[in-house]
Amino acid sequence: MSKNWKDMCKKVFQKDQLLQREQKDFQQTYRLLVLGTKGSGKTTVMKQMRILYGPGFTEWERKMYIDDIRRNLVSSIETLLTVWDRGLLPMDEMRDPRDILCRAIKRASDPSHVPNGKPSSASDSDMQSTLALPHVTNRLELSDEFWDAADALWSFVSNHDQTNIIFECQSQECFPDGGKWFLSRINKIRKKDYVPSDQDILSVRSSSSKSMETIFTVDSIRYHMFDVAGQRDQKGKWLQCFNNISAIIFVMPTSEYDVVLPNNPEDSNRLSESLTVFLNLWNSKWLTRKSVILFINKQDVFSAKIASGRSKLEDYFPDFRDYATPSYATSNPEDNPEVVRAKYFVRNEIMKITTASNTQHVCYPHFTTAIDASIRQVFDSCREIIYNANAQHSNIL
Ligand SMILES: Nc1nc2c(ncn2[C@@H]2O[C@H](COP(=O)(O)OP(=O)(O)OP(=O)(O)O)[C@@H](O)[C@H]2O)c(=O)[nH]1
Ligand SMILES: [Mg+2]
Repeated sequence: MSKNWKDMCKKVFQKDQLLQREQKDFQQTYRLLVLGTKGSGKTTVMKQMRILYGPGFTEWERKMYIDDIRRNLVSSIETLLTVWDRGLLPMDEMRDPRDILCRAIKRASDPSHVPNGKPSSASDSDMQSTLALPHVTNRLELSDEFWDAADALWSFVSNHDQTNIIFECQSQECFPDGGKWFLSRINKIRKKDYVPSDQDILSVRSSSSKSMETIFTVDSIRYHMFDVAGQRDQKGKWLQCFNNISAIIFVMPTSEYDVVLPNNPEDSNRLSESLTVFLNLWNSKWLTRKSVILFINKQDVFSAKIASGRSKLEDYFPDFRDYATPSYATSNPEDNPEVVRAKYFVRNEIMKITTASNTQHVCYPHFTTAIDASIRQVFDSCREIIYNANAQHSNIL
């Protein structure tokens, strides 16, 4: 055999081995597509996976979140002031800080106000595709005067009717979910050497504009989780992803049953919007064989809202009035019975969708709080489902 021929055989053999390895890797990787409406918690779920099972975030990556955290804080203060204007708190004492904050907010929301002339952009690099980092950020610089006024405002609210005010804010669309958390951390966030904690990163709200993925390994099994958020308007594109995925994780923002959508006549609130999206997805011809793991998310805020009795679920979902907690409901002795009834009502609304149609796929509902590490137990209990779904998928192929 000539040397050339031998070399060629060797190369073909090596290439073949590489292909086999890649195919094996592909088969041994569970691909999970994370879907859900805007703000439901998809990115948060992916960040948690990175923290719980992956390498976490480096200091440099953490700092990339500072601008978004500060913007969340500014939005929270803005909502707080709007709610305050409705007369929930005495205004006189706080007139000066209020004026300072109003001026600063106006400046921060002015698009022409980009200090240093150049926007710093996390999306200049490829990071977002792998790390779920925030998108473009214009550097936001806030004066000491702003920080002092913000601190004075929050101290004042904390000493008055904080719970009521925050509840009022939480039903406003522009109040970030992490608003209360960031308000309570004003004195940390204002520091020059501030490095966001895991909880800060999980709590920040920044709408994803690009597809994101995260890869992690649990017990020698590789999971490849991705969110096609950036292509949400190009349904044709992301529907193609269904072919190769093991299962879908659908995230539902349960606590937003009282967040009213301004320009949507069909779906009056964010939870019913999510139920409609889920209904369409469930009945999509692309999905007929895919298992869906449903994260009935934001349970922490949902429970607090229901328990407070301030925002009644029946005002948005009238069927809740006559709903009785089912006998299979599981709860802890310390759980509020009304919260348990409400949780299972929402779960039932979802299950009604899945049982109404004659499809071959299965839905696995789980109550989740994506900002909480307890989601680890949920994901661990889903691993068998994912394994079975993947095996079924491979057999079909
Ligand atoms: N309190 C609470 N906040 C949550 C929970 N899950 C997500 N959030 C918050 O909800 C906000 C939106 O979450 P994201 O993960 O950015 O939502 P998303 O689905 O990726 O949104 P888009 O990228 O706009 O599609 C963030 O501020 C999160 O911290 C939860 O279970 N509890
Ligand atoms: Mg996102």
